[in-house]
Amino acid sequence: PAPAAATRPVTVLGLGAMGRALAAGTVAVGHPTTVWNRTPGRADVLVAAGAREAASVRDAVTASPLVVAVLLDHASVHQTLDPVAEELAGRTLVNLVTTTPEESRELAAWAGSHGAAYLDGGIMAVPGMIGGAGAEILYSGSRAAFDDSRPVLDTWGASTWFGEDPGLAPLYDLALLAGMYAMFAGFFHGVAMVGTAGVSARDFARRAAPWIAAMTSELAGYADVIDRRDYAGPGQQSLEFSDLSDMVRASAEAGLATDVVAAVQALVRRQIEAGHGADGFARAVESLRDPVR
Ligand code: FVH
Repeated sequence: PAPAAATRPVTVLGLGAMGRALAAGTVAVGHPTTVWNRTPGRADVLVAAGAREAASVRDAVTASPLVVAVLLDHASVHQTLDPVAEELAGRTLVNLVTTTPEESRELAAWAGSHGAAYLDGGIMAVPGMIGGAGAEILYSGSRAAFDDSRPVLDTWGASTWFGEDPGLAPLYDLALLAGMYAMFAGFFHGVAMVGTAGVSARDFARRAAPWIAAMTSELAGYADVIDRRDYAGPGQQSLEFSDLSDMVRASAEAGLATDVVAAVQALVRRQIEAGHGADGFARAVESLRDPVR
């Protein structure tokens, strides 16, 4: 008989910061957890908590019907699993390694060619969030594998499935991270600007956090305009108005690097030069869709 929902054997390959957090999560709720790491000595705390450390990758893979890869990158997944690929037959491989959509599709095809079901996951959390209310993991790939694996997947956070295309989860993951990194880079630029007046980053953060949070309310409006490609509609702040030249000039005058703000300005200016200066700021997305090659 199939194990009860609360006790699903799972193998975690890779005990870096994230792998350890995920394995600790499954151990904590009672899933029989087998762990493996390339470099020995990283499993001691997990073993003390109830995990079993596999002696080899083959031992780890054959220990559970559900095998979760939490390695460094796409190459390390192949380096780890290629030598034991035949052992994947009949199992589910969940790849939580950050990969590009194309890399995920390649891994899915490779796993399928060895008889394994494949799920790709994008972890929207840092290790300390795993198992907590704010953690979410985005999945795509086999719906059947997703449904069957939920008792384990749900111990780590909210689990959302995006579709059968294994590239969808990494696409969303990297798109969300793009927004995050660009936001942080903008904050860093602001820190550098006010720093020229002796303002600490801490003081600036207190002001920037509510401002950035308030501005997120604009996203839905921009999205509506972009989806309709209605950049000339009423109530939009024009590209000419949003040319960022004051910001770039002020930064240069203060002796700062202008990389961050000049990059945004370049998107805006390409649209102005193409004759769309009176259109709304959201039209800058078209500069991204049609890059200069
Ligand atoms: N940590 C985070 O906040 C982020 C959250 C979002 C998702 N990422 C991705 O998760 C993958 C693992 O991240 P990590 O934080 O656990 O990474 P590390 O602590 O650096 O551990 C890396 C593990 O990978 C093993 N490893 C590296 N190369 C190989 C290889 N060629 N063959 C086998 N294993 C390999 C490494 O083993 P070792 O160095 O101890 O022997 C670690 O176990 C990652 O894709 C993030 O982008 C985390």
